Amino acid sequence: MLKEEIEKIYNEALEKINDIKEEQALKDLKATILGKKGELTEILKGLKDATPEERPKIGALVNEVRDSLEAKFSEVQNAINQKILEEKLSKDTIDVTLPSNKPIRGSKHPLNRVIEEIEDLFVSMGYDVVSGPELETDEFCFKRLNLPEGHPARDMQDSFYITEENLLRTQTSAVQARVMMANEEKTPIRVIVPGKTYRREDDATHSHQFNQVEGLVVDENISFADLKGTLEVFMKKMLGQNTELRFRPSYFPFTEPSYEVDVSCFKCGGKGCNLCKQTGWIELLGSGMVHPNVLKMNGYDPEKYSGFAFGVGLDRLAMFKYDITDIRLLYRNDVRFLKQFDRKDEEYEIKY
Ligand code: 2U9
Repeated sequence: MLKEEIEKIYNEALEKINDIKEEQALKDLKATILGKKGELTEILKGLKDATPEERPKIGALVNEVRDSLEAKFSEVQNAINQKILEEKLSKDTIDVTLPSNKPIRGSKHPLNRVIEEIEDLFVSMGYDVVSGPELETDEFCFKRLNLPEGHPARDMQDSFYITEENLLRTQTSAVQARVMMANEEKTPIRVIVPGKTYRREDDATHSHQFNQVEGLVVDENISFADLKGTLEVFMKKMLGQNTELRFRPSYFPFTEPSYEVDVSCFKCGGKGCNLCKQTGWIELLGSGMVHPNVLKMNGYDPEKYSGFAFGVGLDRLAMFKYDITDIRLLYRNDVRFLKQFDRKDEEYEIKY
């Protein structure tokens, strides 16, 4: 009896399913048969009246029918979905000639422009660009650069110490010391190291964090002429081909002899103006021949090798190059300021 009823439900359902074209009708049909109060569910409720022998057979038949119907329902559902998609695709068209939303373009920060220009120049001359940790050890930041404990020059740079042994680097020189130490074969070194440095300073023209680039060349027969020629190429590229250099004797613990390097004023061409304070010169770099102690401490025999090194503050260089009068503008990230640099680099080339 029940068996026939189940078969009837099944056959009728199959007949109806095949005529269905709409999603809602399919759902309704599914509910009338397989839903909580559906025909097949009702049969299961009537199972208690069946004989114990009949019960498992009927149960199995109901499950079989349910599985088969469910498969059929999803088959029809898939066919309906496919039809909906096809209709949508045939109706929707895209006008590829419509203008797109223009993304807002960022502009390169003047400091990054300067760094990239320097990197390109030195890479073209065979240098490697190297970086290292901003948190340094006393050993690499000072000791290996000829600044032993108690050296008076350590006071020249008030540092941010984190622990007794660790500090935020006051210059990138520690990286060059690491390069020298790591070079076990003592092959020639030609590196520039751009990076952030930190000092305990906070007046209007100094920031506690600033950017610099240092260079180091170590090989046999490196002379002052190499240093002079390199810095001339460097400054002429950055500030214009007419730039002249002036080397003034100075003191750094890691170089001997040491020089501060002035460039001819690119605003007045050396005649004297407010930028160069009527002197015609602007102090821009520090440099010198690598101190024999530094060569020795970092594994190079000073009898065989010599080298030169230099350092330049990038903030100052960027300010001169792009005529920026307030250092704080470099660190505010005001888009109105940054937008002004959204031009081709050639437009900044200084000519006089
Ligand atoms: C090693 C050997 C020598 C790096 C040098 C300077 C001169 C220098 C300053 C310029 C402006 C830093 O940003 S600034 O304040 N730098 O004057 N730096 S020579 O000499 C080295 C470094 C590493 C192993």
